[in-house]
Amino acid sequence: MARRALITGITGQDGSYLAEHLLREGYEVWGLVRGQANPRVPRVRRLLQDVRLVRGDLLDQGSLISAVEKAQPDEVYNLGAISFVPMSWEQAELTGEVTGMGVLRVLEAIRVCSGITASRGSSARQIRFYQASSSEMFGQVRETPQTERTPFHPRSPYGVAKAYGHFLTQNYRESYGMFAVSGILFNHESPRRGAEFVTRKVSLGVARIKLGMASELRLGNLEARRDWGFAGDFVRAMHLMLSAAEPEDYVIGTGRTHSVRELVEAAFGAAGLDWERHVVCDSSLHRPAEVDLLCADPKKARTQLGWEPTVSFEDLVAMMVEADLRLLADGRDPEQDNPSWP
Ligand code: NAP
Ligand code: G4F
Repeated sequence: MARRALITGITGQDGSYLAEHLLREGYEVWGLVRGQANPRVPRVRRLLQDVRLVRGDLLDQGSLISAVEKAQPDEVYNLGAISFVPMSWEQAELTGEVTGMGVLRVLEAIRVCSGITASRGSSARQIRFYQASSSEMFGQVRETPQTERTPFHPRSPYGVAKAYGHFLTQNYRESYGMFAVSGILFNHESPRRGAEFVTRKVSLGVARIKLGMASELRLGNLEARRDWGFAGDFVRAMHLMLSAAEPEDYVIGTGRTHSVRELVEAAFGAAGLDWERHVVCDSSLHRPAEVDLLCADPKKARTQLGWEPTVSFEDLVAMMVEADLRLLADGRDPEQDNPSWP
């Protein structure tokens, strides 16, 4: 029998790459989708035809229990979240509910469907659980590079909500003996990245300027540094974590850090453009509290899981710029369509 995986956040960047990876590994893949007429669902149905969809919402406990009952998964990957950091200041309560309390609701759905109680631990056939934790939890970092033991100091309501989900996952592992793990993932990008995140905003901006559709690109803090990797590499790590002998948390990143300014230089350079002629610094795009520097130490994942990233920062940036040049040259809509979807 094929192993079954249930993915929340199937309509997002990571959901798409993870579904493809698990399908290649022979899994039966189920995806949780929300809303009465979610505009991203037709795209998932068209492009991930072998994925079975089940309705549910991270805000609705009953829907998650029903989804787990219906899919009967061996593995649950909780990727669903409000994931755009600036939005978490504008809608802090909603972010807490979806990104934080949503983790509790998924864990409870697994616990209830597995018949686990405080006095009766997990059964022989365990549902394994992956939580999408974030390097945003490190926030104002206490040390560099960041490891699994680096303390958290989140700087946004999003980071705080992720820290709650992270500790709760650890707690369900310790309280109920569940195979529940967190991947502390550093920024990972791709041509499927949402247009609101800085890498895609830059690759789309470069493509628009190159094609004569725009002349400037407005950005916020150019000095922030991130450890940027390729999303296709990072979803392999999620699967490796749930395939390990023991449930443990891992830091996943490349170990290299670059500033937004370096990102901009690389992206404009990939299109043969001079960034200083086009980029406008806009202080209204600065955040109330910034995460200045993130850099992973992925040694544990390398030694225990055999995980390595395969795409360099330079190749990632070039890949995204080339994909957006093709997308816009074909007259397609970046919000609706994507050149690298299968
Ligand atoms: P993404 O593209 O923003 O996708 C987020 C997903 O969450 C979407 O499928 C969205 O579905 C779903 N969602 C939002 N609210 C929901 C709700 N109430 N109920 C059910 N689903 C809901 O994010 P991503 O980049 O793929 O990231 C995946 C996960 O990893 C997220 O949890 C993110 O916080 C975390 N993470 C990401 C990174 C990164 O660099 N990408 C790094 C560390 C951690 P709709 O289509 O219905 O809106
Ligand atoms: O691309 P970003 O919006 O990503 P951020 O805030 O690092 O969050 C992403 O990575 C986290 C992992 O560390 C995830 F958990 C989270 O879900 C998300 O995927 O911003 C990156 C940096 C920030 O320092 C920001 O201030 O880019 C800076 N920046 C400068 N100008 C900008 C802009 N960011 C955006 N989105 N837009 C700008 O115009």
